[in-house]
Amino acid sequence: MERTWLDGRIALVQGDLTRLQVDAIVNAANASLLGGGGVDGAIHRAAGPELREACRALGGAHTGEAKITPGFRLPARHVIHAVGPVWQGGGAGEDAALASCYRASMRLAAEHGLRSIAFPAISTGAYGFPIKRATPIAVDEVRRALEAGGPVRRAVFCCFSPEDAAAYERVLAVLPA
Ligand code: AR6
Repeated sequence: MERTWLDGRIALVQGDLTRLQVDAIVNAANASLLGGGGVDGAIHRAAGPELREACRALGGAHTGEAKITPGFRLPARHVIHAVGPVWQGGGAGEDAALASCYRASMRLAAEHGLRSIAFPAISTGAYGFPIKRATPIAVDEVRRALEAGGPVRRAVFCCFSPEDAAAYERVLAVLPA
């Protein structure tokens, strides 16, 4: 299933991020950048041990930051590792930190001349950020970056569950097809 908005520049798919053929997939990483569970674990398993070696050289990242590596055995050419905020009730700067993840990822993609990028629902799994609060932040930041111009032509939101995809659809519905 894939639905698109903004002339095909934003797409919504339900499925496994590690299978997508895009210039970069974004990883919902932790500050160590050395792997973990959830989508992070799936990406490291699919990319192979070279990814962990490349990540080790990055020296970690702060919440809201993003760093880039090759994709190794993934169909995606690169992985952008973004560190989302841990949900602490909403009053600890979580919204701004989540927005920063999307903005930093789009900026890195542009700096590397990438044309397509795919995001998971950063922070909404193990880190506990409510999906309904996360989706408008994700969509706003990505739409703003796409509309600012530059090399990135297409952004994909990739959800594991139909419920998460429905949350994105409700937010995306206000955009022109
Ligand atoms: N494709 C697409 N989405 C996925 C996949 C996949 N293969 N696997 C899981 N998701 P999470 P977080 C969804 O927990 O909340 C890790 O241990 C999942 O259903 O992966 O940012 C890291 O190392 C959820 O909607 O990331 C960190 O320690 C979304 O991806 C911590 O978890 C994000 O869930 C980061 O937590």
